Amino acid sequence: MKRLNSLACAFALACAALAPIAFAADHGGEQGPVGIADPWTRPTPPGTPMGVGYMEISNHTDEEIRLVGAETPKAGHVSIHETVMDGDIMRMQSVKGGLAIPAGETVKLEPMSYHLMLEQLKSPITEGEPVPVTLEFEGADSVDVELRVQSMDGSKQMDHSSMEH
Ligand SMILES: [Cu+2]
Repeated sequence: MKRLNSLACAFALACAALAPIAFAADHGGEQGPVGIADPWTRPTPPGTPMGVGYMEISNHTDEEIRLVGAETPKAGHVSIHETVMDGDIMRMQSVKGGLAIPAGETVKLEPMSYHLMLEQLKSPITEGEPVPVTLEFEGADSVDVELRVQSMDGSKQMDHSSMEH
């Protein structure tokens, strides 16, 4: 009997050790560890080499993740940019090392802030033609999204192509 008891005990320990792993894999629920909300872009005039990408990225894990890259069949290259004020001059710069999204938090890619820069566009971005993008993360699996094409919003629009890189 003693032997059986210790065997049962060993099983219990093994289960206790496995339980947290199973829980961690489930974490984030059905949405997965990374949540993307409101992915959108703007139409581009013919000949414009660059487009933008905006969205909200939520990190449902317990560890920081990083958006380190993106790909789309629509563009030759995608960069992660940040718009900053340099005195009175607005300019864009690469986000070095990727865009960190702290555990449990949401980071917005939006006008005048972080954005995806779709470079070497192969054809203009037009309304009604969503742009598929694969987001690459460090600390999480890649995520496929579709950028909804949304017209410029009047007075606040910026001519991205004239901005200094
Ligand atoms: Cu940019």
